[in-house]
Amino acid sequence: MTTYENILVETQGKVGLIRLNRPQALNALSTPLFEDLALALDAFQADDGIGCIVLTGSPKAFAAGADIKEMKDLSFMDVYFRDFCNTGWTHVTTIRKPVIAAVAGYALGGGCELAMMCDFIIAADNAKFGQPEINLGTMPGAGGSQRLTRAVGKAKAMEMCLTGRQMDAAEAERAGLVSRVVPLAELEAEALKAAEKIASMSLPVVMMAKESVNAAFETTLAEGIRFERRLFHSTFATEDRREGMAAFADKRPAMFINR
Ligand code: CO8
Repeated sequence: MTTYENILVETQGKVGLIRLNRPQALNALSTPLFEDLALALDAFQADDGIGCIVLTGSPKAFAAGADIKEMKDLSFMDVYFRDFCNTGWTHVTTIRKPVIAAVAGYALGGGCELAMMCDFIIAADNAKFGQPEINLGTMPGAGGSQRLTRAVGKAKAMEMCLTGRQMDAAEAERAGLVSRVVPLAELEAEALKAAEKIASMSLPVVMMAKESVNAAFETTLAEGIRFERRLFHSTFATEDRREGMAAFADKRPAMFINR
């Protein structure tokens, strides 16, 4: 398996695990880190043996934001011409297999944005989410003002973006930002368990379900429901849908073959 400078990568059965690994900077998100992350995500996307991906950090930090030291001397023209935060940084949103963010410690600024780019977030009880860019004289640049608002509503998103207030794990769960909170010591095991469960399903159908949920953020209700119904119809073209229903009727576990 390829080794990277800023991330650690391993597979556990049908799950690809990516660990952000810049401990000296609380996993601050640098351009080289995003380059590593994109390569690792693409490798798992291309690997037929992988059905789900888990993205995690360290117990102290998922990621404490974009790398401020990398950004501090950039000019408007530097960021504008390079379209900083667009090319490369949002690559995870193009991955068609599910990606679970397992978040412990700080998920701030770009770290919170990266977690929200994943399909869902499982949080450790020490997780802290925030968009503190306002303290630096800037603002969210990789979807924070948009995805956070959709996830937790205007009141909390506005307060967090304008004051930099952080949300703890319990509040994040109440507000709908994370799917659930688990004790820190169990975070990785719980995220892997969820990922293994997903990876045991029919991958094409999992990909359709992911695409359908994501459509809810881009379309009207009527269009979204029409899109969902067409994908639902499509599952009837798969051998896995036939197997899933036959296995239920036969009272045996389904054996999906990703066809
Ligand atoms: N960038 C660079 N280095 C960082 C960052 C960061 N975001 N966060 C922490 N570090 C470094 C510190 O400089 C320190 O390094 P050194 O030991 O060399 O001084 C090391 O990590 C440890 O950090 P602290 O000593 O500060 O640790 P504490 O436990 O005292 O504090 C905090 C932890 C509260 C998380 C604190 O480090 C902090 O406030 N960090 C900055 C948080 C922040 O402002 N994040 C937003 C950054 S801007 C941003 O994300 C814009 C997003 C744009 C799009 C991104 C696309 C994905």
